[in-house]
Amino acid sequence: MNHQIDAQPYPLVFDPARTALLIIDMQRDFIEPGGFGAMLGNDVTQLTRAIAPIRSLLTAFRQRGLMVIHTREGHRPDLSDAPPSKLARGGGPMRIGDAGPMGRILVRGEPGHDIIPEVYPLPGEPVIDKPGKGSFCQTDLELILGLRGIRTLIVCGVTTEVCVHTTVREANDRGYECLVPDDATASYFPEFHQMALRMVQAQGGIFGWVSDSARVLAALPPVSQAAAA
Ligand code: C5J
Repeated sequence: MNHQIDAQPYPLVFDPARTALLIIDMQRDFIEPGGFGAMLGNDVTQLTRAIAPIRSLLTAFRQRGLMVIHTREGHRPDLSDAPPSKLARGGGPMRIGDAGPMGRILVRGEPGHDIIPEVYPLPGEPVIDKPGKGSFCQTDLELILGLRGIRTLIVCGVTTEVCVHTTVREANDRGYECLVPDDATASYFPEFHQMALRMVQAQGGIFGWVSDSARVLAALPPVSQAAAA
């Protein structure tokens, strides 16, 4: 049954049973001091504003039995999946793979690579490990979405203009309808956040829709109705 989210540039019609909440890279490495984000010289406190709205969406999707998928950016311990260009960039004293306060930076299995406790995946919620910024590049995300018949993605997480934006662009080109809730995404650079969301909805929704977590929550079916569907 179709529902409608009040959004820009116009309302998004969606079927909850064919909709997934895609939570991008809510990892300690991006959000806490001592990780990849901080290593690049960023103010990591800029990202905390997205935690509570994501948590609200996560709770609502779980209560209704709707699909939730998490992603993590990171690399194999031998860094064989990390392009030299990515390893070389950043310019600071620490690089991907170096030992930091939360273990080796952006390496799978290290404490910093893990998802923050506030939005930690439950057993049964797919976690997509991706070597790049986009969630479709060299991952099995498309296979998982296809097997569940998912057509609409509510994309939240960090950072707005990097991994969220890249994922929305990839998904849009594959025919998925993407909505980004403004308050459930964040950037180290507030101006990039604003511009990234303007880009998504510009030109009649060239990449998708923009709304906020309250409007998404208001459009979900009641818990009892969703459970019965
Ligand atoms: C970045 C991300 N910013 N998850 N990754 O390098 O946005």
